[in-house]
Amino acid sequence: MLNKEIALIFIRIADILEIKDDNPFRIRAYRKAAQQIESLSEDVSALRDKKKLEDIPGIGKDLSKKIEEYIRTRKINFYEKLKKQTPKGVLEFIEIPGVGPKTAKVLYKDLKIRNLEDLQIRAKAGKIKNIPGLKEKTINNILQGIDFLKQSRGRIPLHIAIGISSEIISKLKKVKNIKRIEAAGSLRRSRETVRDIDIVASSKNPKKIMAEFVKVPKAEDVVAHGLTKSSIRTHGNVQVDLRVVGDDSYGAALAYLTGSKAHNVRLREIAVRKGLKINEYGVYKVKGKARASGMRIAGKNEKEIYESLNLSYVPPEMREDRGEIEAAGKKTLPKLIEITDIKADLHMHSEASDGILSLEEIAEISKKKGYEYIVITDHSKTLGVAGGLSKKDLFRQMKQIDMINKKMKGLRILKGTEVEILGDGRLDYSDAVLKELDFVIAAVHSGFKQPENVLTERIMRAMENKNVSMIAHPTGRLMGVRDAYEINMEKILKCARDAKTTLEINSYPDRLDLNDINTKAAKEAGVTIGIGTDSHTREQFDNMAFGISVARRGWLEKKDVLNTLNLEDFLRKIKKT
Ligand code: DGT
Ligand code: CA
Repeated sequence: MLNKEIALIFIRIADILEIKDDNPFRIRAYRKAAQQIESLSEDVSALRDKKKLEDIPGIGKDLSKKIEEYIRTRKINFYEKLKKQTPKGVLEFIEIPGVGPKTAKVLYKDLKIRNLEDLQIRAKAGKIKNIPGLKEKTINNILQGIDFLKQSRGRIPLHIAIGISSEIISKLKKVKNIKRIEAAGSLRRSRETVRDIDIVASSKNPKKIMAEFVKVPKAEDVVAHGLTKSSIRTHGNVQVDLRVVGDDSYGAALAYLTGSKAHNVRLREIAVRKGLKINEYGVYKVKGKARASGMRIAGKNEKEIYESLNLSYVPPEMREDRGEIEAAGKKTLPKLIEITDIKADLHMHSEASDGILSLEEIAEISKKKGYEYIVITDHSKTLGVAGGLSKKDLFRQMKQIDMINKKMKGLRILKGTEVEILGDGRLDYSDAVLKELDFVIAAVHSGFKQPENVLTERIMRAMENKNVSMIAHPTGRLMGVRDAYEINMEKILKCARDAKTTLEINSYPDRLDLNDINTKAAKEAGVTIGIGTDSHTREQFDNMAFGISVARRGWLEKKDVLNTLNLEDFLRKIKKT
């Protein structure tokens, strides 16, 4: 979907216009349009095809033309011109999360800071203190924001990379003589972000495959065109590498290019100890001429590579040298959870708060997904911006759910809420209200900047509430927007275990929270994990796959995950007595 890209450009246009003191109405129009486009459930390209762009509230002739221009050319000329007229430093500053156009202007015009490096050095040295219009807190945010930008620069979110690679792979699958093809690298390991996309294929005719690869519609630029290795750049500057090998080496090439590098290094050490050599063509006995075909003992598929080293097959998501090599040697690898183990979605919003689907629609889609039960978890009253439900609305929804359940077969809707954890750890509904619900999710959506001990205590207090079943997105990070807030994860995990409160893996692609590392730590601490999609639209139900990827990277098995239980066991397990 191009929606996000276009929304971001509109926000940037508004920022630049604001810096230029342009007409406030015009600025507001761009911001509003960005909001509208971001919350659309349908792809803008689909709306364009149906000639319905102007039906989007806030999108008139001018903006709809700009959207069309972007769909056609992946550029908006007006924006390109604006960027050219704006100093580079200013453009960098507005990219920093938490830095608005006003601050960017102060930094550039009043303080004459010209780029990010400069800004970082001067902020760290305490040289931008006591400046009118710049609060102490803003300076801290700037420094954190720069760190965040530097870390994430050049990496793209997994779901976007999957979209690009699937399109290219499905094109190449149709080429004659292609035998096997799949994505490798960090994408196959399901890392939450990837730097570039690595694809591996096998064929008798690599030349033909390469010729087709550099011609795929996604290729905006050909970086290298070789006989067995080529690279292209797609829109958004994403590099895609393709490696083609003979089919007998496919497993070896796939394993090598899947990595991680740290995992590969460990495999090589084991090979050396056994008098073997491992590379992207196979595993060989070292004595005699290495790589002579007679000496090869494995290479066609990954399983035989691991077996030749006396290891169990390691699923790609675990290949990070986080203990999997030892476990594979002892044959004690966990049997990782699969998406088919999931019996319910624990986190979903209806039109009653900020979702767009009715309860009936949600139930219908969930049935198609094969779920046995689901929990409706609309926002609570304080979260006005997201249409939080008053107590009265919540009780009305409970009645509605009873009525639907009475008529419906094959799926049970459970009553829930995503209740706000208020600034001091109290909850947004009273215990008497929460008691009436089947499954209560509690979440922080405000006060992210509280000190670590305050935030930790605040969440612990919520976890200890007898009515709270699960904490949603426990660290609050939003990729590309803000980092996790400061909490003491060790304390949170211990408290979650003792209070029998589940922690969520939120499957929303920008959240993936808990992340892989925290998930593994949670499992080791004896904490139960629940996986929710936080769906607001029909398409978002599919995000469950991303939550499963995180779970697998965190070594979770079916038994570690709450919503693999059938309804009866689930209801028994969430009782906190
Ligand atoms: P990325 O692209 O930064 O998200 O992460 P990867 O893991 O996809 O890394 P990439 O694209 O640089 O390389 C793909 C795989 O190739 C990597 O996972 C392991 C393998 N590889 C790359 N460089 C080396 C190396 O120096 N030694 C070994 N043993 N393997 C390497
Ligand atoms: Ca890569």
